[in-house]
Amino acid sequence: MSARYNCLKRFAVEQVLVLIKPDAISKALIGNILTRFSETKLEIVAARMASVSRDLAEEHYKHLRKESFFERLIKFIMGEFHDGPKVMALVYRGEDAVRKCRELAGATHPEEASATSIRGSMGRVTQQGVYENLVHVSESPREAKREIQLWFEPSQLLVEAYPTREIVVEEQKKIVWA
Ligand code: DAT
Ligand code: MG
Repeated sequence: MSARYNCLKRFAVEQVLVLIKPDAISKALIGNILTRFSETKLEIVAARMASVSRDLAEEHYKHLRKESFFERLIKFIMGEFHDGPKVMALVYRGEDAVRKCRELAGATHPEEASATSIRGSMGRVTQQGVYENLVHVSESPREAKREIQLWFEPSQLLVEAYPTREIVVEEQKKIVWA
C-alpha cells in the first residue's frame, strides 16, 4: 500500500455513546470534558441531561452483572455517591468515532490511563475502590448501537443513525406544556 493511499485511508462513519457521569457533574467538569471531546472534530448528533433509573443503569451495564463491583457501579451511575441521578448523554458521529473517543477517555482505571487523557488527568479512585473515571464511552460500534437505542429515542438524534419504523400509539398519556 503506498504512503499516499495510507494518508487517504477512510474509516467507517460510526456513532458512539458518551456519558458524562455523576462524578464529573458534581465536580463541574461538563465544560472541560466537552472541550476535550471537541478535539476529535466529531459531530454531536444528540445530547440530553438524563435521569438514571435503576432499570436503565442495570440494562446499560448488563454485561457486568456478574462482577463483584456491579452493585456499586449501579449506585454510582445513579448518582448515589454524588448529586443524584443525572448524567449528560451524548452521541458523537464521524469516522473512527469509537476509537477516537475511547482513546481520549483513557484506560478504565484512572491511574492506568495516560496522563493527558480525560480519566488520567481528572479521574481518581476513591478509598472505597470506586473508579471515579468521569465518562463512559461505548466500546464497539455494536455496543454503541445497543446503548444509543437504550438512551435515546430516534427523534432525539439529528440523523437516522440506525433503521427506524413507524408505529401508531393510541391513548398514550403524554405531558405537554400547560
Ligand atoms: P470502561 O468504562 O473503560 O469501558 P468497563 O466497561 O470494563 O470499562 O467497566 C465499566 C465501569 O465499571 C468502569 O468505567 C468502572 C467500573 N469498573 C470496571 N472495572 C472495575 C473494577 N475492577 N473495580 C471497580 N470498578 C470497576
Ligand atoms: Mg465499557
